[in-house]
Amino acid sequence: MYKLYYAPGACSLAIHALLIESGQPFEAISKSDVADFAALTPLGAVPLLEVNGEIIREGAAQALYLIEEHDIDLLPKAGEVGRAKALEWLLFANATMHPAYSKMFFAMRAIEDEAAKAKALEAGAAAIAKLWALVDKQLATTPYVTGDKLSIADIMLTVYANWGGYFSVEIPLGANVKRLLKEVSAHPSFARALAAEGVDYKAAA
Ligand SMILES: N[C@@H](CCC(=O)N[C@@H](CS)C(=O)NCC(=O)O)C(=O)O
Repeated sequence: MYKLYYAPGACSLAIHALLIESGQPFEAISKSDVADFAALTPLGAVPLLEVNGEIIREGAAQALYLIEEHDIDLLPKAGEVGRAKALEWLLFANATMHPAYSKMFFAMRAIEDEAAKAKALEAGAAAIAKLWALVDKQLATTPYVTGDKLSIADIMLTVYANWGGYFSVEIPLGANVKRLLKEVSAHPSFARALAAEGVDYKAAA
């Protein structure tokens, strides 16, 4: 049985939804319920996926593993048209959009001077807004970022969009992005993962 270590509403939510999609038995364990989480990972970060007793870090690796292992229809297969584009969007989400938000969380925690913090958050929000504008442009031409089908990239982006609520500055989201967030946050596996983690989804409003 898989074990997923998560924090409510964190990037681990995408893996939680994927595990539900897989139909496989799994245990979801909140990081806050683990006495010595650092013993599991020196980085202290979620998601952690335990596979046959082995800990796998990095959400993108976990997502690719689960999709391939359980033939989950959330990414074109190797050799299929659109695979490279879908991987591009998966990595855009995980390695570009997520770190942009991580910088905001870092600024919020690490900068004590209020004026300097506000400046850093505004710069961070402007950088993230540019990324969402790119997503919005894509979604003006296709229902999902990778084309006609829902993919793991849409799910990851939907998770990150909800983090905007943590900040005092607004991160504007376009109408096409809002449409996607509304649909994906109501998708059965995503909605079940949200409920299991006790998270309210507010970004689609
Ligand atoms: N590259 C990692 C990033 C993991 C990450 O930043 N996780 C955040 C939650 S979204 C976390 O646990 N942060 C708490 C910390 O780093 O202490 C991944 O995609 O798995």
